[in-house]
Amino acid sequence: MGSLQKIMDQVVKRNPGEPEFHQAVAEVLESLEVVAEKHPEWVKAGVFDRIVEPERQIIFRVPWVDDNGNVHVNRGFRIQFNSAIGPYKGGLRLHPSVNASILKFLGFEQIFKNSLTGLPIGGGKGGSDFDPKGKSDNEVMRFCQSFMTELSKHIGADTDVPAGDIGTGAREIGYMYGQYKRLRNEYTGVLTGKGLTWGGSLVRTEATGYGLCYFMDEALKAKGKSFKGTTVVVSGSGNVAIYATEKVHQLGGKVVALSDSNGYIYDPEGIKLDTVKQLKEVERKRISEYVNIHKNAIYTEGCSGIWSIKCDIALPCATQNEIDGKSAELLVKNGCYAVGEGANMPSTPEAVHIYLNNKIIYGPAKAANAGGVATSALEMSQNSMRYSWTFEEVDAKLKDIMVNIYRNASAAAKEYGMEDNLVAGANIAGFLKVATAMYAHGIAY
Ligand code: NDP
Ligand code: 2IT
Repeated sequence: MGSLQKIMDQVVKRNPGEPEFHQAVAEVLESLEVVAEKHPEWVKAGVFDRIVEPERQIIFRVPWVDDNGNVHVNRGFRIQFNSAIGPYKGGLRLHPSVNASILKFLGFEQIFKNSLTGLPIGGGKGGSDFDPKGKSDNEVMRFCQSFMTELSKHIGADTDVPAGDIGTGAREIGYMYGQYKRLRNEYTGVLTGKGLTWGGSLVRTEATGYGLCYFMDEALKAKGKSFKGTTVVVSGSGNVAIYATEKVHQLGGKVVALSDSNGYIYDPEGIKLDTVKQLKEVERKRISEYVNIHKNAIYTEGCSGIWSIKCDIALPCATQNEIDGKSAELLVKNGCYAVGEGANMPSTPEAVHIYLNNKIIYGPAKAANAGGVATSALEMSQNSMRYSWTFEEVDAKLKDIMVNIYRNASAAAKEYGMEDNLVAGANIAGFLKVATAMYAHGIAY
C-alpha cells in the first residue's frame, strides 16, 4: 500500500483484535490508492480517514427468558457506518460468532455494495451473538422482542432500515417487526424482508441468490461462456445458497454440492432442491439428512472439503473466509474457472490473490451479492408508495441492477488500469459515489 497505509495503520491501532474488520478495510484501501492520486481534494478533506470510522456504533444488552424460565443475556449491536447517500441499510446477523469485528467488516463492505446498486442507501449492519439453532419458536420470539425493544430507539424508515442475514430470516423479521409496531404505533418500512401480506416485496427471498447468478451470467458472457452445461459447487444451504442453486438450474447448470457448518453433501446427479427446501426452510434440519432421502448422494463431515469437488464454477454462499489459499489452489487445479461470492468476504486475501493470478472470472461479494440489498431498497420504494410490483417487475429490475453493477465495476477497473480486476473495479465504483457525497456535505466541526 502507498499513501493510504497511514490510514490502515490507524484502523489497526484504533480497532485492536478485529482481524475481519482490518481485512475488509485493507482490501478496499489498496484498491483506492489510484483514486487518492487522482483526487487530492478528497485526501485533503479527510474522506479516506472518515470513511473507515463508523458514524455511530450502538452496543446493548439483550436479556431474554428461555422456556424453562432461565434468564439469558446476549449482546446486541448496530453499526451505523455511513449515511452519505441514504439511510443506513444492512442486515442483522444472529450467530454465536458475532462480535464488533465481524459486524464492522460487514457494515464497511455494505457502504460500497449499497452504492453499487445505484439506489439511495447508506451502509450499516447489526446483530447479536444469540444462536437461534435449537431454540423454540417462543424463545426466538422473546429474544427478537427484547432485541427490538432497544434497537427501535435507533432505527426508522428514513434513518436505518435493517433486514436479514445469517440466522435472521422471515420468522425473525416477523417477530421484530411486530415488536417495532407495538412500540412505535406506526406501520412503516423500517425493516425489509417482510412477509408478503405485511409489506414485503416479491423476489426479496430469492434476490441474493438470483442476483448472484445474474451477475455471474454477465461476467461469464463477457468471456464467451455461460452457466449452460456447467457443474457448479455451492457452499451453505441457507437463503442465499438455496436460491443461487435454483437459478443455476434455471440457467442450465448443475449444482452437485451444498453444505452447512458440519459437513457437505455431494449428489453427482444434481441437487434435488425441493428436498433441500423442505429440510432447511420447513423442518430446520441439517443438510446431512439429504442422504437419507437420496441414497446416491454422499455426506462428508467437515465443511471445507466441499472445495475439493471438481467443478467449473464455485459459488461460496456460507460465511467469511470459508475459502483459504489451499482451497483456492485446489479449485484452480481441478479446472474451476469462475468464482462468484454469495457470502460476504468468503475468500481470504490469499485465495483472492490466487484467483487473480490464474485469471479466474471472479465476482467479489460487494458486487456479486448486492441483489439482496438492492431488492430490499425496492421493498422500501414500494412501502413508500404503498404499492407493490409484480414478481416479473421486481425480477426485471433486479436483473438490470446486477447487469449494471457488472458493467460499472468492469468499466472502473479498465479506467483505472486494472482491466478484468472486478475487486478493484467494484471498490472504486462503489467508493466514487459515496466520496462525492461526503465531500459535498462538508465536514462538521
Ligand atoms: P442463512 O442463515 O440462511 O444460511 C447460512 C448458511 O451458511 C447455513 O447453511 C450455515 O450453516 C452456513 N454457515 C453459517 N456460518 C457458518 C460457518 N461459520 N461455517 C460454515 N458454514 C456456516 O444465511 P444467508 O444464506 O442469508 O447468508 C449466507 C451468506 O450470504 C452470509 O455471508 C451473508 O452475510 C451473505 N449475504 C446474505 C444476504 C441475504 O440477503 N440473506 C445478502 C448478501 C449476502 P449452519 O446451518 O450449520 O450454521
Ligand atoms: O449482506 C447483505 O447485503 C445483506 N445481508 C442484505 C441486507 C439488506 O438490507 O437487505
